[in-house]
Amino acid sequence: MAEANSFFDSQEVKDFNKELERFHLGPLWNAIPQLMPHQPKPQAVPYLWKWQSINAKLKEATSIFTPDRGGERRAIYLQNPGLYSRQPWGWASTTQTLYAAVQLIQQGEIAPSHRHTQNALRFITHGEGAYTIVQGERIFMEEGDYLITPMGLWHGHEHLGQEPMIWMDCLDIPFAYSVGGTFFEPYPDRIEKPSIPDNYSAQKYGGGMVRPIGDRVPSIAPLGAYKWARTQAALEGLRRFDPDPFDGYAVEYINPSNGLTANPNIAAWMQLLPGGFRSKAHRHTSSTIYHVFRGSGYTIINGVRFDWSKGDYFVVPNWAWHEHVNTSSEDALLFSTSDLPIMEKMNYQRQEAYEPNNGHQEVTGEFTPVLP
Ligand code: 1HN
Repeated sequence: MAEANSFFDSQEVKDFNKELERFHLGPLWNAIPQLMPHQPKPQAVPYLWKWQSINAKLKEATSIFTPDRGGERRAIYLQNPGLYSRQPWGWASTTQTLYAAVQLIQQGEIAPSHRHTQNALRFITHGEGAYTIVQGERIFMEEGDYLITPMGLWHGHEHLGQEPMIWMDCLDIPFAYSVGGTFFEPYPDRIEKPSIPDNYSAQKYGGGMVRPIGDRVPSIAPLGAYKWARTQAALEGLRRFDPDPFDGYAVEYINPSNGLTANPNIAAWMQLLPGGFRSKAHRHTSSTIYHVFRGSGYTIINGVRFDWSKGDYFVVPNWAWHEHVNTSSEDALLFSTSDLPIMEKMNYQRQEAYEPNNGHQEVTGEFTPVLP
């Protein structure tokens, strides 16, 4: 390699590379190691946001932002410290493909209807009494519910209850942005008016794994809300059997008219780790954003221990080794979103089990979260 180095270091080559720049041309011989590393080199880093911090800032935001002042949604997004340099205006997304935020809506507030090409989803973490209106259907939201608004569907929210409601939003904003597919359109009136009965789709699919015969022809969002009671029942059924060695007992939200992931580009899972459960480590090219719905424990990501408890959010970037541990005797429940459908469609999905030490990483450090 000495020869190769002297090639790169030679004045002749350096001068030539510099000269190319003037013409907006680039020398491949310089770029190939960065362009094509032997395996993925994620720019996103493993990170964790404590609920205590997010909640404190959301509460402060209630006086800073109101819908009449800001017009839009009171959402605070999770910025991955590794990704600031990717966006020209200094914004960082949560992973290279996904954006996640935590949104708070107060009594009487309206988040105006709009539609966009980005696929969106919500996971309800606190409160009740708000509805989201998707394509004329008012869907009332409760803790543990999972809701989807795939690309192109009108959606807005209004809070008719008393206590603030809080949920997680996740959209494929960075992915849409990077491929040049971003379109956004505000609704002509402030919020769409109902045109079909409230909670229509959840009633239509009240039977679970049977579908109305009219839905044999797949549609993009036949079911708008996945109620918590159903997800919980599915996990209770699964837990009588052996857990997945990497993910415990996990279910994926699917589109009941075609069996595919509920949202076209974003997979969402709910996973149950029983008390004391310890998974084995693996890594994959899809990246994941976790929300700790219940319980406490830690996840080791690339050798660093990330302690989590109820309400926290954390990121496992692509190709990072990770394993989960439930340190308590109670169940832990992790809701997660990932770009698995994108990676699968593009044929980039790879996964690898961690072989050394019976599948467990050595802990080389501990993450220190930022607290208020
Ligand atoms: C959006 O439509 C919502 O509907 C939340 O609540 C966050 C972030 C960027 C663009 C659209 C929502 C969003 C968003």
